[in-house]
Amino acid sequence: MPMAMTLFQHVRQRHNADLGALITAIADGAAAIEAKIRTAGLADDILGAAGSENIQGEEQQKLDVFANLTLIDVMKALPSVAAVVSEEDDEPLIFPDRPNAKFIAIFDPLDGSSNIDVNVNVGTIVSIQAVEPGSDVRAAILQPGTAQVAALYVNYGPSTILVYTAGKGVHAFTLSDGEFLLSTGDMLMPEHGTYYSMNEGNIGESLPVYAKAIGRFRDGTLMGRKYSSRYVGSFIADFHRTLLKGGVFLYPPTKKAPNGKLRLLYEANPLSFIAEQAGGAASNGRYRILEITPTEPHMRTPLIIGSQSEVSAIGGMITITPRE
Ligand code: P6P
Repeated sequence: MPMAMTLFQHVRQRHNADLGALITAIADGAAAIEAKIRTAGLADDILGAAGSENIQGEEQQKLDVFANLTLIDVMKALPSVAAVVSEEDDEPLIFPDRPNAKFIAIFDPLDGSSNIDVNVNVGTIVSIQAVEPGSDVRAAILQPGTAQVAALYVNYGPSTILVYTAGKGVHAFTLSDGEFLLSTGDMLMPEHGTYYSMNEGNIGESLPVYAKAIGRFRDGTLMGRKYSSRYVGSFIADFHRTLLKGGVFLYPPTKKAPNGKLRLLYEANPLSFIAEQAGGAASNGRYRILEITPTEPHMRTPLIIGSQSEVSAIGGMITITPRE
């Protein structure tokens, strides 16, 4: 059986070799992260807390730190990368003396890492923005999601799957012997699904309008469809299921997270780009995620993401009830 197309071949063929080199370097970093995760319970004490906190005030897991350093190293090695922004670091890391660099990588190196110790899927999420050689890199970091050059995530699960878009469809690659090989090309999200995905423990914490919307899913009165609840608590796992099966994932504003919990630049934007390229939608309950202008690299946003049908149904319920 002929070997499936490699990730580099796919990106180079559909886009260009520079982007292919960047996405492949990230994939190589992900393969190193996967190898660590795979044996986390056995080797070199890699599980558990690192004894430090990130800018979010979240306790860093040892694998968070490993994943972060691994991805920074692979980007530093590429002259085409001007800077990186990581969930784990307060400030952007701008690489000096790179006048011809044209990409900025903005990433969450290991999302959902608190799930590692209970062997639940975790993920790497990367947004790639463009920067004009010689222009202001910091300004380029704060471009809206519509400006993204590419977006990808890696789902470390029973198999390790990398999903990317660069504006010409959504494509999935499965890790096999250290290489990501094309497994599903031109993915499309079902126009509607049968799952809604939300931490329902937050319902009492959230705005009443969300309780009303979730009530419609629970009692089957939303478009007359019967829904099931699915919530892993790892964004990558919940999103990947939504991409394949349809439905909706939402993380609304709560008392604890009045602007939502998920970060715009390296969680909502990349997955919203992928969702839209697969025919889905993503909003903050009022506006299209990709059109939000960031104010700072770690800003958070409420998020409703998934099939057109469910996202617009919830969005309609929420925007009808102004939240001022
Ligand atoms: P909660 C993981 O910590 C994460 O950032 C996302 O991966 C996930 O969707 C969310 O938080 C879960 O948050 O409040 O439901 O535990």
